[in-house]
Amino acid sequence: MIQPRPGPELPGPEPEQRVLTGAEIVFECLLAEGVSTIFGYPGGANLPLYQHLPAYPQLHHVLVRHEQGGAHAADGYARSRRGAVGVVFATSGPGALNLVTGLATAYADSVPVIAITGQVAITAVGTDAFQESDVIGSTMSVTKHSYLITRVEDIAATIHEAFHVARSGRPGPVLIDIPKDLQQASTEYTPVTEPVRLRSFQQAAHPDGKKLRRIAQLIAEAKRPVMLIGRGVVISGAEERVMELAHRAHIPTGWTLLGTGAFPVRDPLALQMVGFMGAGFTNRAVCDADLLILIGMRCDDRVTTRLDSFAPRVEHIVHIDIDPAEIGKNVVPHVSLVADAATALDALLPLVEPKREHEWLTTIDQWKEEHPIRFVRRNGLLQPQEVLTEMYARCHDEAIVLADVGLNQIWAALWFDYGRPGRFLNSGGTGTMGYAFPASMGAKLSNPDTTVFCVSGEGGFVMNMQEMATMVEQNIDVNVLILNNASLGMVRQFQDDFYGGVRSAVDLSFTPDFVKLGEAFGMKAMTTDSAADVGPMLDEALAHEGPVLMNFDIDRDANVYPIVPLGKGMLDFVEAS
Ligand SMILES: Cc1ncc(C[n+]2csc(CCOP(=O)(O)OP(=O)(O)O)c2C)c(N)n1
Repeated sequence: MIQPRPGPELPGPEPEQRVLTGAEIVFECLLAEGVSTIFGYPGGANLPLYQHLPAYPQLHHVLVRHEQGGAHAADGYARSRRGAVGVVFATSGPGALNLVTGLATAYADSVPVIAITGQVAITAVGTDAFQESDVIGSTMSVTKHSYLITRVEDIAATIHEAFHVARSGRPGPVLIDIPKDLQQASTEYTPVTEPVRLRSFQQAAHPDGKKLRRIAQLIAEAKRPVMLIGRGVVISGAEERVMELAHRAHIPTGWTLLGTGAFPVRDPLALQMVGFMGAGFTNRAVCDADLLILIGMRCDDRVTTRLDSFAPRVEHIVHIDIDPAEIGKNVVPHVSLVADAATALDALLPLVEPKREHEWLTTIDQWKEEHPIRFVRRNGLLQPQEVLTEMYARCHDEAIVLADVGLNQIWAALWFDYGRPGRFLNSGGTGTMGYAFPASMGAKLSNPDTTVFCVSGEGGFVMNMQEMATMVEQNIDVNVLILNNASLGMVRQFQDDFYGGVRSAVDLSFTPDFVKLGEAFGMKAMTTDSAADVGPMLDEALAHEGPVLMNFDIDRDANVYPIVPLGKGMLDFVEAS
């Protein structure tokens, strides 16, 4: 066969250029960024987007029933799968403002979400036009960055940059506000593919060798080391490296609420959640440690309790975090590394000498015996932990578990029981009630082959229960467990324990019949108040294809323990009696 002779060197093909509307450019850009799912809600100012949406059948648009549900769903979509970015659409004014809590939730927990909001026509901006609001001003403090588009020619580059900002460094939500007339205007579209370089969003440099050697030396010399890990470890995918470090130097390892799941609970070196509602043995270990290694966490007040009670015997604190603003903000470290957790550990691990098991582990094992995480069974009433134990037995170390906010969240975190790292998603930073249910839709759409459990109190569930319609319409197979104590449980416990027992505005005994409610939306729904029914009910839910709502009428007086009374220190924790 005659081979064609190589021809002269020709320049590469011209980048594709087409005249498109701003709305079409948005969709082209989303596809170019790898987006396949959008959560959204239409309205006057984003109608041009919705006009062109049907021409992009590759994009799965999920019509949520409230923009807040859409923002949380986009968060759950991104948070549940490393590398994924959640996308949410909303119209101007009330639509965009309904995103604010969802954006704040994603911002506090470093979740990459892109919100694309319609704005009134650029010529009308600033005139108090119908459904105009200052979306940039309203979201500036709850986004990593926000853009107001002023020229149709800027849409493509702005979206490309927005995805970079959302994903890079410490991830977070980014909002793009696009006036309606610019969605309708046309321009030549050229795909933007060049890497984005922004001085203010630079990736952290390679960790400093001198500091790494110092950390390795501190680990070698420590007699009572403790490692605490946060969501930064999950974001960077550093779970295995953390385990390697823990095992090489025999470092007991605990976690924050947002770090729950990053370290296997059944590992002999596992401590537990630390802090305000953390385990007694973990708080004791932190208070006795001579070396504290903090990775991917910000040491907020829920971790430290009263700051002056945090780690009083510590000789050295090492803090590794990708965000320089976190270093020394609350707890001042002796050695700090501004780096992604995986990068830092990759550089550190070769310098860490294997250590022998030490006495410290025996002491911690004694504390584990003295301060077990336990609950008390009372009067044959169903305890939330009985429900959770049955649920975790069906997770097989791989289901994604979401928890809402309140007692249900802390119970779900403390009873999380995996033999390897797993995914536990909750709103840790802002503590947004109503997060888990819509976020679980996003998590399931992002991970269609993984079982998803959503744990919620009845108070938080009703805050976004309109999303049952979305779940049923889209047949999103989530198993929802309502731990129903007929009250705003966590507030009720605080009132009982710290505010003189005055129960005020916490009674939810006028709750709906959740079976009828679920069925009204077309959801399979079940209820029980008996421990014997829990396992069979969960099995029935798992066997059912499609969403299931399970109501568990639990002991109304069940509380979270241990707990550090408000204003007290780490060792003042009160345990279940
Ligand atoms: C949007 C929002 N409003 C108020 C609060 C304050 N808050 C924290 S926990 C809680 C009670 C939650 O009650 P429920 O959802 O029934 O869960 P439980 O604590 O009973 O498990 C409240 C009101 C909050 N975190 N978020």
